[in-house]
Amino acid sequence: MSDDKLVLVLNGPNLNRLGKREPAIYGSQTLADLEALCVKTGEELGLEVSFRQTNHEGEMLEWLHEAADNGYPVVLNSAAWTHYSIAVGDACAQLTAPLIEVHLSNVHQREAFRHHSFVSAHAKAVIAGLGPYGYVAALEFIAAA
Ligand code: CA2
Repeated sequence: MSDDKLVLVLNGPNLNRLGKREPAIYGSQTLADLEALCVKTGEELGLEVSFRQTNHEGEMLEWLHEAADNGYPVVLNSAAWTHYSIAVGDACAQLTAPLIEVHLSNVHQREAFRHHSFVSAHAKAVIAGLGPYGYVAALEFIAAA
């Protein structure tokens, strides 16, 4: 598949714990389940999905720079970095293709510190509270854009 169909689906810290803890908030699907869903959705939409997760902020920054340098769309769940990382926000500001911010939970129904995002100002859209379907909706938007 050509490079212009590549979408980076980037996940931040602790999301590798999905399905192992806190199912009432984050559901019972594992990160591998979420990856399979995104890859399958991408195939159906004619997109090549590169699904990644990291617990290291520098690695996330390098992935965002890769997207900025190559014009790749990004679906981003930057997890806790969303709420305090100016560096992640600054990297998002460099993106030129659509950026969709996704959260599994509805962060606005949770603690006040989750209500602010350093990503949202640079995102085309923000999806929160739809669980894994939020990633599907983000990919559908990118395919249609
Ligand atoms: O709702 C989301 O997707 C979040 O981005 C998840 C982050 C949280 O800091 C954001 O406020 C909202 C936390 C990811 C941690 O995921 C876990 C999953 C299972 C068990 C423990 C943590």
